[in-house]
Amino acid sequence: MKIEFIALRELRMKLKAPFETSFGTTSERRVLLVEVGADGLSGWAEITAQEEPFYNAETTDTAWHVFCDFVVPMALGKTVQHAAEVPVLLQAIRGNEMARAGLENALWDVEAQAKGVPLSRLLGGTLDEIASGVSLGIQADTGVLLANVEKELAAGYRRIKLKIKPGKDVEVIRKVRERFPDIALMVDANSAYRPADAPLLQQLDAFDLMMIEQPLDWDDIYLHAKLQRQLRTPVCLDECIHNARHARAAIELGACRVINVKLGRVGGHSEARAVHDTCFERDVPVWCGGMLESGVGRAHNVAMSSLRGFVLPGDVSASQRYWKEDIIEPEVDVSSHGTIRVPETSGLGYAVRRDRVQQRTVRERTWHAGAALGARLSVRHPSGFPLALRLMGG
Ligand code: OSB
Ligand code: MG
Repeated sequence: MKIEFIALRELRMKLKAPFETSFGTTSERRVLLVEVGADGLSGWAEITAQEEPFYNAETTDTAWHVFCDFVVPMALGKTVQHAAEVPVLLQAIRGNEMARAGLENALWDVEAQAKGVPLSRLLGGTLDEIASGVSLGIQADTGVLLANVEKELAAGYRRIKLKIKPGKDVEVIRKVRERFPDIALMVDANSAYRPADAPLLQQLDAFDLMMIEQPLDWDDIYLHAKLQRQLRTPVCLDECIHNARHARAAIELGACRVINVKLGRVGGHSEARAVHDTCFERDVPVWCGGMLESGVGRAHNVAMSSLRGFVLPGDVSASQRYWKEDIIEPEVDVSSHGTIRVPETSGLGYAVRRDRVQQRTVRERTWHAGAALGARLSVRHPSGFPLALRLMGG
């Protein structure tokens, strides 16, 4: 596959409802889409950076910069046999996993199309359907939260994850557990607690939670190992795990008993699969996390979730929970028993609606292999005003 062209677009997409975590509230997403052209085919992926550096160090704007100024020059015009070779092309780049994942994942879509197989199968996935759970944001009013839980259970979702933060934890979870004694329930703290909060977190042991996700610092595996020894509830790591080495360290140190795999956070499908394999070999269950993705990122999550170690319901839920209108067709749909069918058609298995992408695009850049210095750059102003600029220099 010769990488003939790369396009990067930023879209604005308004969420149906604001989503609150311990680090902030999101109402409108700035979605970055990567399109890669090779062998006469085009593949798509999403860069899952958030708007602010509050989940990880990347943001929409840092990812735009790293992608344009480093990822593209390292990859454009290069030939690879497999998408799994992309990390080699990009190995000089430290961190910036989400920006790197955008290119690799788009090429996985191309490779699956070229081979005429579903992306899930190219990745080695064997599951025909995946179990779906939901992640529910913090609510000022616990009555509203209870109603949200009720609604998602009625829709068929297999497990409920509740965001927590100091002051919105033990008493909230107590009420939810009292009302729903038997459901698969877990919490996600997004690093909102300190080691000194261990006694408070121990109170959550009373609620038979499946796990507590990322209670402590985003970059500290050691402290989670100390905390896990003090809790009956399994710790699940999200923010801490950026690659398979981290996964192995966390498991061997006893820092967690579950791992949340996110494609962007670990740098793409190859590393996600390596994290999965590391966990699978050690009997550690994994599940697929979410980053409030558009359908493009969601479709990649569905494919990855078909690997056999994804034994727990993930945060991959229906397009309709997030968007009035998604940018893929069909939209990601969840059955009444809380499952998503893994597509059987080649590539991503969902078509990108170019018309909807175009409507929502606020800026875009395209690069063609072999184009002379001063490649054309097209920019669309948020007002919708099309501008054509001539980019000078590299
Ligand atoms: O920690 O899993 C997280 C959203 C944004 C950033 C981090 C997280 C989340 C979610 C939502 O929990 C998952 C989703 O429904 O996409
Ligand atoms: Mg999380």
